[in-house]
Amino acid sequence: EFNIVRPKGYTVSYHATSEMEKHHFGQTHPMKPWRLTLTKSLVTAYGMPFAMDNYNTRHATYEELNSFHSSDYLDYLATAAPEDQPRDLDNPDKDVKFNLGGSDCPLFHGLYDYCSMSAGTSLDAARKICNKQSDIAIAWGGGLHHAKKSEASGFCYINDIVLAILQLLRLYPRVLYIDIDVHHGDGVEEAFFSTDRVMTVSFHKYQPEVFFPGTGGLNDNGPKSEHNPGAHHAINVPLNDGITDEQYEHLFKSIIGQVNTTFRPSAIALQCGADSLAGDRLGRFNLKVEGHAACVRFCKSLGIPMILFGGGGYTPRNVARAWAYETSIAIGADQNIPAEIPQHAPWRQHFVHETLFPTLEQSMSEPRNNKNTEKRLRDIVAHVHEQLRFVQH
Ligand code: ZL4
Ligand code: CA
Ligand code: ZN
Repeated sequence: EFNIVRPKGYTVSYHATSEMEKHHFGQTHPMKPWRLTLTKSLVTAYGMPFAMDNYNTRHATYEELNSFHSSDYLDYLATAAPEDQPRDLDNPDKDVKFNLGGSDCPLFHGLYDYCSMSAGTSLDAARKICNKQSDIAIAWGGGLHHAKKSEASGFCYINDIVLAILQLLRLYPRVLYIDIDVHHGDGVEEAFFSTDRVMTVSFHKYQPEVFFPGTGGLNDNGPKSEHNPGAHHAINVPLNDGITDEQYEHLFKSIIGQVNTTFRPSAIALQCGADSLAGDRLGRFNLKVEGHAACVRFCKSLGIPMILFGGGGYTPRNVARAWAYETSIAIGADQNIPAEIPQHAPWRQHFVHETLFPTLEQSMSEPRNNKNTEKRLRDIVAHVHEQLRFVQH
């Protein structure tokens, strides 16, 4: 029996709403909000809610969304209907306002509700951290890192992470943003390009022209204009196909360890996009649940208040495994969680191999070739080390 107890000395809060999970981007669209239902059912089957404060989240208000997004964008988002979808099938991404209505960011029924719930989840998480009512706040429904001030991008309409970090900045002098989604966290990076109070670090697959969004090269460290305090406060870790747990963990610990000692963050915002796992429909890496989760464990070990956001993740059973296991790390139950998926878990049939920790071979028919050389990874660590010499706090 997995005996779940409340962690001693600290509090974890879990922020979600089943309302969000009912929305559909369209039949074959990769983003499937029901992966959140699958995650919650696994978390519940393991009994984890007993060890956390559980909050049903509300919708973020227009004013809250407006703290980052422009009014003209929000007004269109609130009124645009699926019928406004461009009908030109030869060129589906033509003529779209604010990048809304194309195939990546379709207009679907209940879109504004979906967006304001995702943002509400992350804002509630941030408030619990600010009130010191939580030490770790979990918002798997957030993490939509591509959304811009006046533009939807890459399945993201409202940048809940930016909104949450703006909340944290009311209380905390410095916030460290870390992004382990397989895509570059461009929207968050851009939003804080000109401040030295937020440092952003994204690990991602980088191959401009071929892989979305095409930004986030090693030398992109924030505009280096003369009086920009934000210069050197964006760190990018561009990676190739097939990176392994061992390489990723080593890279993550050496980079985040260094960033922690130089930047000395007072709060951490960790985007846990699960599309960096092996076997993801859109991803390219060879990470197992263990390797992905090691990043969460390392951040927790720093002992700094933290928000865990969701993000990408397009093979729902893998998303649910990773986020459920990472929830167990947050509450300190990871050492004794059984790998066997509980018999009574709803949706158990989704977890083909019936364990939390599928092997690489179980995750994908043929693991990808690893195109990351040890030399390249050493060069990346050296470059980051150089960047951090400009950072003084
Ligand atoms: C799909 O099957 O690279 C959308 C998107 C819809 C349904 C049927 C329409 C078929 C894959 C992706 C036409 C699809 C054409 N449907 C999509 C340059 C692109 C223009 C759009 O994890 N086409 C754009 C965005 C990325 C592009 C990734 C990751 C988000 C996050 C945080 C966003 N966009 C080329 C693609 C499908 C679709 C199948 C798709 N879109 C895969 N990669 C993209 O970082 C949440
Ligand atoms: Ca990333
Ligand atoms: Zn992604």
